This record gives sequence, structure tokens and C-alpha cells, in this order.
Amino acid sequence: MRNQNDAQKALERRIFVKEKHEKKEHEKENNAKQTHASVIKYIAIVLIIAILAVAIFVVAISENINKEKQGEEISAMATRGDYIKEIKLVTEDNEYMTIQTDAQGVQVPVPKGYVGSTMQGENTVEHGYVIYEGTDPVNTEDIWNERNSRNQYVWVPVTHEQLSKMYGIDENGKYWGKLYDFTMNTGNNIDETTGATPLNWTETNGVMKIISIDGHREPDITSDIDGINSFRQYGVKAESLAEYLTTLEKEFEETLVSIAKYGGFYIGRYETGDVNSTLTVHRMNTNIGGKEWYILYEKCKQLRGNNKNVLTNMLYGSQYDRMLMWLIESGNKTKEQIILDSSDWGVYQNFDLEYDSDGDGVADTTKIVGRMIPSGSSEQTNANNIYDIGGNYWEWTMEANGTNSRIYRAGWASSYSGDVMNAKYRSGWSPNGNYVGRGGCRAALYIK
Ligand SMILES: [Ca+2]
Ligand SMILES: [Ca+2]
Repeated sequence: MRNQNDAQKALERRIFVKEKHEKKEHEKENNAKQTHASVIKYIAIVLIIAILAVAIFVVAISENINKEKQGEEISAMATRGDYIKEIKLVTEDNEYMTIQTDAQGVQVPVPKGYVGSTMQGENTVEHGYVIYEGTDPVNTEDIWNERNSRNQYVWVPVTHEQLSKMYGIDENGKYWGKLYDFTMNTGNNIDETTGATPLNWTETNGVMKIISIDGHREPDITSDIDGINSFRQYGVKAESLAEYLTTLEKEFEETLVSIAKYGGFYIGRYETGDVNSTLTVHRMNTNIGGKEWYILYEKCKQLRGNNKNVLTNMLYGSQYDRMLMWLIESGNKTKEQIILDSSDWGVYQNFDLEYDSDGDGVADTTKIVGRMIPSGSSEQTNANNIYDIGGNYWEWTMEANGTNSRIYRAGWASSYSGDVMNAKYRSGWSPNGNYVGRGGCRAALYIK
């Protein structure tokens, strides 16, 4: 028994020892594993730190490169912006124009191929200096025929300070028109005299930003047409939208150069006429609307005919806005007449105005609701010698909005009143869509 017990105890002890040994081994193993894991963890941490350090370094370097790049771009932009800003005002005759003196002694550039009017009421910059196409002096004895048969434009003076409020340059170096809404409110960002306030853009340190890229903007394309067939259908002279955009941008830049060089631009005195054939800017025209934006845009460019001293185009939104500001600044119109109600100087459904129906210079007809009047036939719509801004036909501009709309300005005679579609009013529709029947346009002329 005793031996058996001893044997049993010995066995138990062995088992115990074995287990203990195994436990120790296991612990050792675990310790080794833990040490191994610690080493791996340590290496991992070191690696992560190293990777993070490298990443931070790379980011820092690339940010620095970006900053340098941005710096280069900004300075390139500044140079490019200065290129317009640094253009000196031309004060002596050149190959494209001669400097004329108005009735008040103010100098005004008159392009070759056009003559400044000597007619009283048309011969001061302050109240709208008028030029007539052709080289013959304006026959003031037969002024009604002259007005009805020669293209006419009115000088809109623009100082360099005012020009800087008509365009800006974005971070990519693209020139944009500065568009404005007009408000009777006062406050930051609202011009005290005119109530003009930025529309869809900001400017910081000389860099302009379009707030909504699909909002009001110019120059830009809209995507309603694409492909060579639709281009041809509307007489668009481009093979692609990209090419079209390049053309629009180049033309806009040319207008800025001209405005800087000569201190202003010419605006069509009347709504453009003869829209079914070769455009004209004549008084008493009745073919003044009903065309697609694309067609009128191309036709406006042809308005200059063979004259190589000037460029013509459809008016830009930024130029329309400057013209409105000029009407207020020159005292021709009040803020209220531009912003709140243009009934008393426009062609609207809510205002009976007298107009000349046969061009003999004597008003003999009263407009009734639902009727347009011949271009420039009512003296009541005259604003610094520019006619029918307030109403009559809607006027397409170069301004784009959305992906599929061009902006027209002011009113439409037959179904709106002047307190709704006042002179500042802007809305848009598809450039070749349903409402083209109401679309006319205003031309502009720039000296080269
Ligand atoms: Ca008459
Ligand atoms: Ca109009």
C-alpha cells in the first residue's frame, strides 16, 4: 500500500512538474511571442511615423509648389490684367479714327467711315453723341431721312475706373464681364449713385470669381447646341463648342481693349432692324425681332460691313449695365425710372405713348396694348439718344445663364408693364427656343 501510495505521489509530482514545465515553456513561448509582437509593433509605429513624416513633407513641398505656381499664376494674371489697365487712352488721330470735338468742347473718337452728328441734341457726349455711318456729313436739313436710312450709334463714355468695374480676371486668367443687379437699397457692395450691386461674382485681391458657374456670366457658351449640324443650322461659325468659346472669349477681350484705348464704346441708337436680311440700326424699322440668338449674334458681327476700322457685336450684359449706370449718372434717368418703373420712357402695355408711324417727324399714332412701335419712333423713349431700351422688343445680350439660356433685357411691349419688366430687368430663355419671336437685340460698335 505504502509503495503504491509512493508511486502514485511520484506520478502526480511528475505530472505536476511536467505541467509546470509545460506552463513555463508556454510562458516562455508567450513571452517570446509578445516580445516579437512588441518588436513588430515598434517597427510598425516607427514606419507609420516615418510614412507620416514623409507624407507631411511631400504635402508641404507640393503646397509650396502650388503656392509658387499660384503665385506665378497670380502674377501672370496681374500682368495680364495690367495689360488692359495699362492701355493708354488714345488722344490723337490714328489709322482707325479721328478725334472730334463735341458742341461742349469734349473730345470724342469717331471711327473712319462714320461721321459725328452736328445736329443739335445729337452733338454732346454728355447727352449722347451720335455717329452716322458713311462719310457724307449729316444732312441736318433732312434729318428724318438721315435717321431712317443710315446706321447710327451713340457714344457711351467709360473711364478706366469705370472699366475696372466692367470686367475682371479669374484665377485661370480668363476675362469675365462684371454683371450687376440694381437695387433701391443702400449698403456694402451697392453703388450709392446707381444702386448697382454685383451679380454672381466676387473679387478678392484683384482676382474675380464667378460664384455659380451656371449662373449669370459672360462670355460663355451654353450647351443647347452641339455638333456641326446644329452649328450650321444657326449659322454658327465654329466646329465645336470649345472653338466657339474661344471665339467668344477673344471677342470679349477685343472689346475691353477698345474701351480702354478710346475711353468708351458705341451702342446701337435703335433696336437692330432688318433682322431677316442684313442688319441695320435705323429709325422707323419694323423688322426688329423674332430671331434666334445665334443668328442675331452672327448678324451683329456683320453690321460693320466692309469697314475694317471697327468691330461690331451684340451688346454684352456688362455694357448694358454700364449704359444704365450712365443714364443715371448723367441725370437723364432717375434710379426709380431704371429700377422700379420704366413705364414713362418705354414701350409697354400699360402706357399709351404717341409715336410717329410714317417717319415724317410728327407723332400721329397712339400705341395701343399689344402693339410694338417702329424703332425709335417715339421721342418719349429717348434716353441720351438711345431709343426703346425700356420696352418694345426684348433685347438679347451676350450674357449666358444656366446651361441653356441667353439673357434678354427689359420689356416686351405687348404683354408686360414697365414696373415689372423695367429697364434693369433681365431674364432668359433658350437661344433657339420658343420665345425667339420676341427676341430682338441691341448692337455695339468698338473702334479698333
Ligand atoms: Ca407722322
Ligand atoms: Ca427694347
